[in-house]
Amino acid sequence: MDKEKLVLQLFDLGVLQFGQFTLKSGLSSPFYLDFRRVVAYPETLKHISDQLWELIKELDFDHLCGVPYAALSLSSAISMRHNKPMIVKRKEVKKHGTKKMVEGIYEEGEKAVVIDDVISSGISMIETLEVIEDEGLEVDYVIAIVDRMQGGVSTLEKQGYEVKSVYTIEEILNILHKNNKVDDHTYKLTLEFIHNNQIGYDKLRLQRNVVPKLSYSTIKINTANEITKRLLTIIESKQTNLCCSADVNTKKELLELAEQVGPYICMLKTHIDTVADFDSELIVKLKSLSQKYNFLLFEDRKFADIGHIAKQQFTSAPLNIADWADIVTVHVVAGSSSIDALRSTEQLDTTGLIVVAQMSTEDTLTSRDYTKEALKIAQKHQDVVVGIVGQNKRPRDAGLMMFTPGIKLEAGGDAHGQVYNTPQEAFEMRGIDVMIVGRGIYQSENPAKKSAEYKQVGWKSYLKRLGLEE
Ligand code: S5P
Repeated sequence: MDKEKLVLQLFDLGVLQFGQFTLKSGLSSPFYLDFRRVVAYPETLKHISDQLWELIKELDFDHLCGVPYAALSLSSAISMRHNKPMIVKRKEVKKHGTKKMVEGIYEEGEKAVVIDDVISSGISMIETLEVIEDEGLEVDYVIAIVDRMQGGVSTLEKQGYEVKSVYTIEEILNILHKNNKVDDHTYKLTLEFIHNNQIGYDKLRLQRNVVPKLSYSTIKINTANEITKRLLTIIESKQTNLCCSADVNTKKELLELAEQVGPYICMLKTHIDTVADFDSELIVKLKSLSQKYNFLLFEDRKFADIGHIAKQQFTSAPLNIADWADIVTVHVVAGSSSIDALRSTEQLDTTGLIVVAQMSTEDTLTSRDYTKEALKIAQKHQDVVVGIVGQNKRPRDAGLMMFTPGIKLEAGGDAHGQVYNTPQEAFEMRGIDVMIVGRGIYQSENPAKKSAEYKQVGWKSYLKRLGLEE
């Protein structure tokens, strides 16, 4: 059956309804899609599952998973017709037996395609994705019969999933309008409703509380890395999760800034190759300030070359990074061999690594897969890796810390693609451990005062995430 005929059939069966309906969110909607009715019409179920199969038949996956309840019949139908194993995500936790949240037979690392009937805000889909990814399954594709065009698809895409739907609501409306099933008024009203009721990513995140509530002391217990422990001790004793990114270009400016922000930070981050008059005296002075104010020196060198070169960049004069940096960043675009190479310098007992897993720019190439692989590398090398630089929700791994740049008291961006989020959003919604702030501090009139302000906001947001402060 073709897509147009199927829409007309769904309309006749009362699956697509127009009128006035109150949605789960409390919103009053001029249309309602009730795919649960389809279980009463096996032939229609078959036609829908054929359309869904067209979307996924070429994809690489091991399991089908329907979001309960409406999509369970759909995933069952596809599973039987195309001999694809199915898994089922429970809606409620079992009181007895295994307490498993996902039923079926699967191995960690296998791929699942998740199917829902309708995507509106994306929230029920995300809830399902979180549960099945926690089981170690990987999800790249998300499938639906209808995209209600209210923001859910872009929310899911922002999280790195590829979303495919048989219809958008607009396509359905066009078919029904063309076939005189809905009048001009309903047609316009429905389009207007969609347009005016967008449920954005940020609004959605604010409604959810899925961030791992990891405290600094929990991370300290879970890490075997001595540099991570040192950093956590500083964070806890100074009550600051602020890293100042000191991106200034002369020795004088850098030392002045370090002196001003020193009392309020846990780390001072440098791009030492951008300091025009760099010399070894600068390092002596920075070291002394780091002792005076108790912060770590973090050289954001982002090694990215083949191991043989990264090793030289780490140890060679004139910068001699390995001799003074407590922490350095490394890209793993060249693979985990970059870490092996840095390890072979035998300098990593005094310099910890932070893996850049994801970047903050709007056009970053660090895809979801890249970030996942980078995290795996960081996990594998936890003895020398302190954590990751990332933007998304904090990984649940308590042995690694998450460092997040692109933070300002006011969200926004710069002229070169940098994207800023607020400390509150980063700590409370994404569960990050340390915020990295550059221009928000050193371009302000009074960097000392500003860093004190960031320190206070950051600490408060951290406590709020733990439920220790309103
Ligand atoms: O994805 C990233 C990773 C890093 S480490 N995006 C970033 O902006 N950074 C660094 O954080 C960047 O090199 C700069 O030093 C700092 C952000 O500075 P700001 O002035 O935009 O706060």
